[in-house]
Amino acid sequence: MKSIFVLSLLLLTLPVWVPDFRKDKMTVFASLSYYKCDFDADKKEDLALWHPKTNTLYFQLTSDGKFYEKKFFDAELNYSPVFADYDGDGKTDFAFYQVESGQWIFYLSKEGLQKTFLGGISDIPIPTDINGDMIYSLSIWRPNAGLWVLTEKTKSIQSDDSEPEIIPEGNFQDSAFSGDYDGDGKSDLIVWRPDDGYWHVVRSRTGFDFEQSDHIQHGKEWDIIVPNDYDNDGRCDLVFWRPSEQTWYFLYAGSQNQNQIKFGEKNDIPLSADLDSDGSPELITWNAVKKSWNILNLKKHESNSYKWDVPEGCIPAVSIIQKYE
Ligand SMILES: [Ca+2]
Ligand SMILES: [Ca+2]
Ligand SMILES: [Ca+2]
Ligand SMILES: [Ca+2]
Repeated sequence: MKSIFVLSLLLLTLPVWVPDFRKDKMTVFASLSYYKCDFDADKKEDLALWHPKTNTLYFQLTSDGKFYEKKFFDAELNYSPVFADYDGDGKTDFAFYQVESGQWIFYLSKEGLQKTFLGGISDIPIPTDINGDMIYSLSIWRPNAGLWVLTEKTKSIQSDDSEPEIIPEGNFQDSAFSGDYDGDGKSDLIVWRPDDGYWHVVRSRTGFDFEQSDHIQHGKEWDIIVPNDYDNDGRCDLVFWRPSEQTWYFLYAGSQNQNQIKFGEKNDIPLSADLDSDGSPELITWNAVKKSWNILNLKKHESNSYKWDVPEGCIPAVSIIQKYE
C-alpha cells in the first residue's frame, strides 16, 4: 500500500535529489514562494529556514538586518510552515499545519494567536485567496481523493463557520499549489503532474469549473516546480527547476514566452523571493550541505551567496516536501 506523507520537514538525509529515485520513493517539492515571506512588511522578502527536528525558524529581517531564531513548538509533533498574510496587514504571518491532526496554528501579526482544524494526515495545506480580497485563507488539497477543500476564512479564523467549497482536481503524486494564473486577482487551483509534465489549471474566471481546466505541458518527472510571478505582470508563471541540469524553465502566463536560465547546484532546493522590492522575485537556491543561500537577481545581473550558521537539516520555510513511499 502506498501512503503519502506531507512534510515541510523530516528531511532525514541529504542530499534529497538522487536521480535514481524509484518511482515509489518519489519526493516532490511544492514551493510556497508565491505567497511571499515578508515578516516586517518592508516589501523586501525575508530569508527563512525551518528546522523540522526542533520546530525552530531561523530568519533574517531585511529592515534591521538581524538574525532571529524562534522555536515555535516542542519537538514531539510535526509542523509544516504555511506562511502567507492571513490577516491582510501586509506582514507575512507565522502559520503552521500540524501534519497528524490537521490543526492550523496562526500567529497573526495583527490578530494574535488563532487555531482551527482543516484537513488530516495525507492532506497538503495551501493558502488560497479565492475571493480576491488580497487576504489568504486556509485550504487543503487532498491527494487521495483528488480534490480541494477551499475556505474563505479570513480575519476571525475561529469564528468563521461557513461551509468549505469542494473542487475536484488532481491525482495522487501531483504537486499542487494556488496562484493567480489568469490575472483576475483570485487564486487559480493548479496541479502539476510529474508523470507527463502537465500543469492542470482550474481557473477562478470559470468559477472553478473543472470541465474548463487548462492543460499545459511543461516539464518532466523529477523537475521541481517553483511557480511565482517572475515578470511582475500580476500573473503567476509556470516555472520549474530541473535538478539534473540546474536549469530554470520559465513559461510566462501572460506572454506565453519561454525562457531558460542555468542557476544552482545539483543538490540545491530552489525557491524564489523578491529581496530588493523591485516587484520581480530573485532566483534562489538553498544548499543544505554548504548551508548557503545562492541568489540570482535577474534585473541587476548580480549573483550572491550567503552562508548561514544553522543546524543540519534546515530547509527553506517556503518549501513543502511531499514524500511518497
Ligand atoms: Ca522584509
Ligand atoms: Ca499578517
Ligand atoms: Ca485567477
Ligand atoms: Ca527583485
